[in-house]
Amino acid sequence: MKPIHAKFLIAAGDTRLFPAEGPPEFAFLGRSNVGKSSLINSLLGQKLAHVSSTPGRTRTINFIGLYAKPNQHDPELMLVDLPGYGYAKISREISAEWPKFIEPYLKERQTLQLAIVLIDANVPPQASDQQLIEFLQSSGRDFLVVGTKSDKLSGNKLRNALNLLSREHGIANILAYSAKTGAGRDELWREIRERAAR
Ligand SMILES: Nc1nc2c(ncn2[C@@H]2O[C@H](COP(=O)(O)OP(=O)(O)OP(=O)(O)O)[C@@H](O)[C@H]2O)c(=O)[nH]1
Ligand SMILES: [Mg+2]
Repeated sequence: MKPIHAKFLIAAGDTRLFPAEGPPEFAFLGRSNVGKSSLINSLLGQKLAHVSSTPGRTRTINFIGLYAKPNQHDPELMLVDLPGYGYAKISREISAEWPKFIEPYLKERQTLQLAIVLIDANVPPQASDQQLIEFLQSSGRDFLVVGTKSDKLSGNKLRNALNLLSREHGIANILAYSAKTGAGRDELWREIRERAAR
């Protein structure tokens, strides 16, 4: 699917605002500040998702439609930017919102094809990430783990960090990604396209 035309569809703070289920969806999850919005922008090559140095910037579920042609009515697939979790200052507010629309989205959305779990490659294993992984496993959701901000670590250090994270979280593979350099972009697109075609 190239070239891609991307359009910001809606910032939904309520299940009633979710767009109708249609194309396959790819949701981006992870702790606040891990780089979800930056990764989406880097995938698209344009700034559609809001990036901020203040954790907790994204407070709604944001749907971005992707189109093969500019005037196409229905998107071919959707990228979904979710609020972050796990940051002390805001975690209470976010955990209050979690059952209202984030959990229903992850549990009930039929067209959710893949949950992409972002983990900062520079941060030691976190209990909140483990909780999310267990939640996805128990809901039977297909998920993929991505290690973000890989540009901050070089060679061996990056490998060791990713090995530790995959061991601690009990997952086979973590895809290294940098929104700054574009490392991992082609691999992640391949994973998305492959599942979108299923
Ligand atoms: N060095 C580096 N910095 C990054 C990268 N990706 C994101 N950042 C920085 O990390 C900060 C948070 O990025 P966001 O994309 O807003 O993170 P988020 O996960 O969407 O955050 P919330 O919406 O608050 O949950 C920003 O200051 C980004 O510039 C990366 O690949 N490399
Ligand atoms: Mg964000």
